[in-house]
Amino acid sequence: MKLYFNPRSRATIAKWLLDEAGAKYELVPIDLGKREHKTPEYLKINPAGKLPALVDGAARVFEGPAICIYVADKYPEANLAPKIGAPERGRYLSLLVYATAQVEPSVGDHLMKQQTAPQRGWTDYESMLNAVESELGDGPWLFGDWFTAADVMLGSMFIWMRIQGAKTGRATIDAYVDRLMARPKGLKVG
Ligand SMILES: N[C@@H](CCC(=O)N[C@@H](CS)C(=O)NCC(=O)O)C(=O)O
Repeated sequence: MKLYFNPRSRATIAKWLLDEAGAKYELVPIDLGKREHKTPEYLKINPAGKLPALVDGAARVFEGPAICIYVADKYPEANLAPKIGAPERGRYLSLLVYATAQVEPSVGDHLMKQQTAPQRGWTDYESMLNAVESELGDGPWLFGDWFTAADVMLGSMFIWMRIQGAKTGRATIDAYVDRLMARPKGLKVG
């Protein structure tokens, strides 16, 4: 497997999951300054011209949540995903997609001090925090004692916020982020 990678990009999230899964993979460095992510070759892998992208034999996968789902399913022994048909599977997929569909843009609105227009498809920042708090419950992870790829994807949204110097001010979420950042294989930004 090849992960198209830059240490200062969202590809660090995919790398974290590959490491948690114990996967064997190769990093293909992409220089964003040289616009290597906009070359015709790279656009054949990810037509959006963005990182991350993963190539596994004939399979190509792009968008962070899709990569997380793909990798967690490929390494069942790492126990990072509920199996197809398991009752937890629906909530697991929902939380993974929710991370970039709603958490990420509402954090963006918050950090850029923009009002959230509901027509855009995501909720305002405080409503998003309420939802995450409710899903996290007593933790320590989104599925209680079971750490899954959903923690990697959704937690990364808050780790990015933390890296930019911002805490949520919600004790349960901030403690969750502390736990995620303390994981030995956790997200490392270059
Ligand atoms: N929704 C995408 C976002 C990907 C994304 O925006 N990647 C950034 C790096 S963090 C990128 O490639 N930016 C370069 C560009 O858009 O030119 C995902 O989750 O994979």
